[in-house]
Amino acid sequence: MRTYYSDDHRLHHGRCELIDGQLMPCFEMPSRADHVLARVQARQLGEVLPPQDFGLAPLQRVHTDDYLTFFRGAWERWAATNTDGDLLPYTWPARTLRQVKPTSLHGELGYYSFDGGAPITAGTWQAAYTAAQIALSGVADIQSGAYSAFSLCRPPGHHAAGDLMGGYCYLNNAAIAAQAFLDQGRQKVAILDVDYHHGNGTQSIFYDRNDVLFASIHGDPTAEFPFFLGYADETGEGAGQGLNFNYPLPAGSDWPTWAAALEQACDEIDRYAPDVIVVSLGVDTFKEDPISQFKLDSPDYLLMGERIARLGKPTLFVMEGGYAVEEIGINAVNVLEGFKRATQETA
Ligand code: OKP
Ligand code: ZN
Repeated sequence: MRTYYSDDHRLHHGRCELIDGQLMPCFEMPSRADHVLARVQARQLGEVLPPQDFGLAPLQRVHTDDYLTFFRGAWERWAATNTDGDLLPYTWPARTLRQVKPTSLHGELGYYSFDGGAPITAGTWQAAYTAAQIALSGVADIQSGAYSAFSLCRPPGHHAAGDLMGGYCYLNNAAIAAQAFLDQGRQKVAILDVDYHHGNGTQSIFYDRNDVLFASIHGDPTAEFPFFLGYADETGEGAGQGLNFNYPLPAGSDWPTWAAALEQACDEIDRYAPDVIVVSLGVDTFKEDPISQFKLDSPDYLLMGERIARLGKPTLFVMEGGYAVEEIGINAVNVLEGFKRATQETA
């Protein structure tokens, strides 16, 4: 299995996020990707390649032009104010307020975000752009015959909607990959989101469509970020009715509980019979994760990979969350090794 990776992720290094009333160093930090890359190399998973550049067009298939233009230009506008610190929003058009787009930087920033957890720094656009190209390079690999690929994306993407950033995410790498598969001739794509947090952005992008199934296993949004999406009764709408599957689980869920939800998700994916699968691979389900509440252990990720392999479809893994930095490489690569092992056994 080839891994796509670029050092560009280092260009994005947010200073701080608000946790329990305190400004804390960002959990979503560059060393996350370093540990995953080191483990890919140590386990000799396969070649590590830089991404190709497919330009803006595949990003525009998922995100609005206005949003992309705003995001691309935001840092320059902020830098012109000579203010020290990252660019962070602080007002959002919530209930009773109007969905109007102001012209000032902070007005627009509030309009294009849903939380204060996605800091824009000098290199954020470049890092996010390259992460999307990494996802697209994995697509290209599978389109030219590879059975699986690993897109080592950072920053992550699954919280980003068509015109919203938030939850450490700016461009929805997994959605951009899924759309690219469709645009290159695949008929049906299933996205399996195993990150601890609900992939609200991905769900919203494909909610009314029948060419993408979305299934997500995550912390119950009554108690967990992103709180305002990810409930079990969100089943899709219009042409997409019956093709959205949420499996919210309580805090403390361990592998047997989690695996039972995976089994249900896999049944739905089998029934849908997709041409290809995109896995939003977050490993913040790990028992030591500092911001999450599940109890998966490192060997469980091997079983996760094996089960995904038994779906029997070409599979693109796209890196999402995971904040227990020391173990993120072991856990993410365990999924890939479990997948590889099961694929070889059944081939
Ligand atoms: C991104 B991904 C805790 C703040 C939580 C947002 C978490 C975003 C997770 N007080 N902030 O899904 O791993
Ligand atoms: Zn997460």
